[in-house]
Amino acid sequence: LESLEAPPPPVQKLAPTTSPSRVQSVPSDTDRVEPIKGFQKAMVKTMTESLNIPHFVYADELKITRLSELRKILKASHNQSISFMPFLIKAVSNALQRYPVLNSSIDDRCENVIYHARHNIGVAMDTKVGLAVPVIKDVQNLGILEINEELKRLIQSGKQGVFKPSDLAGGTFAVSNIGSIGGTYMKPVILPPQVAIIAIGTSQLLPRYDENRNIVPEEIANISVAADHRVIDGATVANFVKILKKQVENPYLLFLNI
Ligand code: CAO
Repeated sequence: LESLEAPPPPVQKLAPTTSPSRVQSVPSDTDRVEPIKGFQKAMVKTMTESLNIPHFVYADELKITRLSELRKILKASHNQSISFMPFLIKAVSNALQRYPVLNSSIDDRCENVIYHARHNIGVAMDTKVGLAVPVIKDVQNLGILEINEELKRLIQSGKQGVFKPSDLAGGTFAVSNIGSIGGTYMKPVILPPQVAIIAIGTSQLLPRYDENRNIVPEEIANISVAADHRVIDGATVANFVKILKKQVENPYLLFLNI
């Protein structure tokens, strides 16, 4: 019987200079085995641990029309290129000040909640070496232009595929802007020991009613928040998103933090 079975396919080992899942497929008639290493190995560990978190997802839409206008003005008047992210990250930090449980962790035995003083916001990034979540530290003390500079530095590191270990450590909350690639909605996965994460979808120009019931074009991006239901309830997330939404939709309120 053995002799009737096809011989096992030869195994091609790939030297992983980049994340295995990012390697372009080359037409081949043999299967290929790739070792799980580096960033992908870290992803296996973190994502498996996140399965232990009983989490829920809350979603809403953000009108980013005014923010886009502000970005255009900054570009035209100061030649300052600034994406949507620094504004969002600052608004997240402002909202975390009001709802600090979203910037917490639970200890190993689930007996204590640790409220973090620092707002260390991880940014999910599509990098040369796969998914990485470098961290912008102490966002509570940074202005939007400072966040922009730090984000640009981290994006540059991602392009080279080399991060300082300190850039990848110490995150207390995370934001994933999958919309820069595509997708209208995403259910983000919490990165333990954190207790919440935000995902943003691609912005689209859509019709919406204004206060006079006129239809107006608005730039809309969807936001989803996944939260650990052991320590955070739906009402807290709804209030957190309300603040965030108000500030992102009215950049004056963002600068005044009200
Ligand atoms: N909707 C529509 N356009 C968007 C957008 C969104 N949500 N977010 C960004 N864009 C646009 C930007 O405005 C920019 O266009 P312009 O140059 O015309 O202004 C362009 O997309 C490129 O933006 P960017 O990627 O350079 O900058 P960013 O600060 O918006 O995003 C980063 C940075 C790191 C979040 C992004 O590059 C990235 O890696 N995103 C993927 C995150 C990811 O993989 N998440 C999944 C995690 S789970 O597997």
